Amino acid sequence: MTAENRQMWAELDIDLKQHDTLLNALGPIYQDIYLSQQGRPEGMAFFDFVVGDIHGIRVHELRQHAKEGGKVVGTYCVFVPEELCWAAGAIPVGLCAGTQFSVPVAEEVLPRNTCALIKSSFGFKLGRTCPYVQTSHLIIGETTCDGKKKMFEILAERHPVHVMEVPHKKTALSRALWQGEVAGLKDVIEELTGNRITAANLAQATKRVNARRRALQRLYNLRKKRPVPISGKDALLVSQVSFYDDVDRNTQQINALCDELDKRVAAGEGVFPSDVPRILISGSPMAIPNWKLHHLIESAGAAVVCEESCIGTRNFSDLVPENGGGLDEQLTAIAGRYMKINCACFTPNEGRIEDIVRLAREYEADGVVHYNLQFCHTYANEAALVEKALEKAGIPLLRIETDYSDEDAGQLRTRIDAFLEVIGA
Ligand code: BJ8
Repeated sequence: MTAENRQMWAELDIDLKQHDTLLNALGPIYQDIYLSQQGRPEGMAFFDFVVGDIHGIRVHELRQHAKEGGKVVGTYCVFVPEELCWAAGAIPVGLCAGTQFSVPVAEEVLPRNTCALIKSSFGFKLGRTCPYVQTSHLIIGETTCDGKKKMFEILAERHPVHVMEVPHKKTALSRALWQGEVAGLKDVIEELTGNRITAANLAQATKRVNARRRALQRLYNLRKKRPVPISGKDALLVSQVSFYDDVDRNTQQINALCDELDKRVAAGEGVFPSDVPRILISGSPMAIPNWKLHHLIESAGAAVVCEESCIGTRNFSDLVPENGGGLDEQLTAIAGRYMKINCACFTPNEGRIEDIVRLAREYEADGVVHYNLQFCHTYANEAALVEKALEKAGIPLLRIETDYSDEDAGQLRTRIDAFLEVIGA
């Protein structure tokens, strides 16, 4: 921790004592979960560096941007159309929401039986331990689930918040509502930044964000190979970092990593033997530094080859059409692209069920682990439909409901071991 960083955190009104505890805990965890892996691609060095200085260099960049008059916009969901931020010269950042560390402080205000993602995100603001929240000028929330939307009301007492209404059906009426929400966000961002969003800067922003999506698609396509050239944990980290790194630098780093993985594939090299069980994880998102399930599965001798999740395929599978056109046309294209996301907040949500079966086949998964954050009722209930579809498709499923604590690690390990035995690997 450099003196310069400490000075910056103090200026951001960070609770330095608590923050030290957080960062001091993260180093050994990262060593244990990440740096101890064998045969990692050299291209992961950049991502190790980013995590090694997780609250340093990127926060400095954002602050610099703010000092020059730019704005920083915090988000918690892949429904927020980041193109609008980049187009207006603002920087969108996915905010920290993935650790038990910030949960107890949140429970002083929110009910304990609330999903860990909601508590963790709220706890970071309440406890003043996340410099990204402190740096952001505005947080864009959404109404994807009841817990989140109520949390945003309480968060709004402490931080500027704008909430987008995400409809829960994909009817023509719902699409019209969403289109209005996207147009409304354009106005909000313009007002925040003092910059106009034009057809030209929006087209440019769309290209930049699509380029990162293509890079992530490339990375995931490489995970279809056997042997798999990168661990699930490393691929997860790349996805997590993509939520707060600069979009162009991130695209370039992911592509550089993929160049290396291409060579591995050509040489038939992998991080695990060809015959290890291949697992698709589906369900709730995993915000940084939530590495719990991947670590348990890969420590048990399997490879996580794909995430049907907002930290995985839901974040990059669909591109915004780059047909140009006028501003209205582009806003319609953006609204349409985001409405394709198959979040469990939608009813019905057959698209997600179809995605899981299709992805399990494409990635040659031997089994699916359905990951459900405790108290997330949409995913928990939808799991029954996932189970039925996978049974029909003959794909084994393990349903896991957990939170961010390590209390159930032993029990989960036993269940994962038993599942791997059943799928015959
Ligand atoms: S588009 S999955 S990122 S809402 S917070 S719904 S886990 S109870 S995160 Fe999500 Fe957007 Fe959907 Fe994706 Fe459940 Fe928790 Fe709610 Fe959650």
